[in-house]
Amino acid sequence: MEDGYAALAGRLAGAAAEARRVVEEAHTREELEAARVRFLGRQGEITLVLRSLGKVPAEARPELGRLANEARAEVERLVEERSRALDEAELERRLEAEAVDITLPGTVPLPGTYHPLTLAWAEVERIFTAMGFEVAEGPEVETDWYNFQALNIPRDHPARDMQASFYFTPDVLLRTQTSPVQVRYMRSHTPRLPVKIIAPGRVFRRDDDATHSPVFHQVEGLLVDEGVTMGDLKGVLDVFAREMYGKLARTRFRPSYFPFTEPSAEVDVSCTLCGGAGCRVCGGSGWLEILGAGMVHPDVLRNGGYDPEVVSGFAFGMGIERVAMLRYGIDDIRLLYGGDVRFLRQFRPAGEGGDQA
Ligand code: 2NL
Repeated sequence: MEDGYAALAGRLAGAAAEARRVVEEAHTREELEAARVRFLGRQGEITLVLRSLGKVPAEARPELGRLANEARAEVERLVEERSRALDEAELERRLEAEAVDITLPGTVPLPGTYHPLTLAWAEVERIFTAMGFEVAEGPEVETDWYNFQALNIPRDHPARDMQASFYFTPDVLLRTQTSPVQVRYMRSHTPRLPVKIIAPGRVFRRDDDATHSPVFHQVEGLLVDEGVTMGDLKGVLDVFAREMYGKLARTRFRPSYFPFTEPSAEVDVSCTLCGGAGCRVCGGSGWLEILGAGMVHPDVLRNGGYDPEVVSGFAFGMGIERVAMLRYGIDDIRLLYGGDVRFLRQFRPAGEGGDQA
């Protein structure tokens, strides 16, 4: 029995020594738990010594029991301490990893900018609404009648070529100009006078190359009243030119032809870059062609529900792309469609000026 006591005491001392080493070397929660189970679990090396005390001779039991309890208490305490040390190390690691350096510079959010087409469109609307024009809108999908027939555009006109327009059916197409909006407006407001509107919007043509986009933008204007003259047209377009291109801008009318106006004119504005002296932008002429205009054809007035014996009107049309390019000095139309932010960022930030949605 002395042998059994000595063997158990030896096992206990060995287990305690091993436990001290293993617990001390546990570097993770998993390793520590494995160590606790190995010595203090149900089948643990120290637990087994305590369980076998019943087989120890009565005289040796108190001493061995005391040693075993002490060993268990010591290892429990070591596990406890090691656990706290691991907690602290973990906290230390997280504080290190999640540290915020408040001396680092912040990232400044870049505000978006308005597209130059949007800016030009808004500017055109501002100028004409200030002169009392109302902004009219209408469908982008039109009938042949509103898009062509009402505007006196003959069947054999190049604009009606199936190749040049986007047709859905022989009678339905994407509008090729915003004039149908104005015809619709006249027909829904007759006999009210004056008709004084601009119609900005997207228009569609079937070309797609370096200088033509299948979708582009146009503003047309229409003034119908008793006694409207070409002089009124000239006056309104002079104001537009000065507001858009500076107070030194002048206009020049050259005779032209459109099926929907008679007489018709191409309207030039003195070059915004050289002021008329001649330069690269105006090709040396001193003038830039920016508008088409004229007196509304009697047939078109009739199609709008007005009597050409009683009223007269002027109309004009211009491309917003061209307005934007001249106004902002853009020399390649592809820049307007490319979506390159290095280009787009050069324009007025959204939120400044406050005149755009
Ligand atoms: C251009 C030329 C023009 C019109 C558009 C028009 C509209 C009605 C009646 C008469 Cl409802 N005319 N529009 C008139 C003359 C020229 O546009 O070069 N556009 C880009």
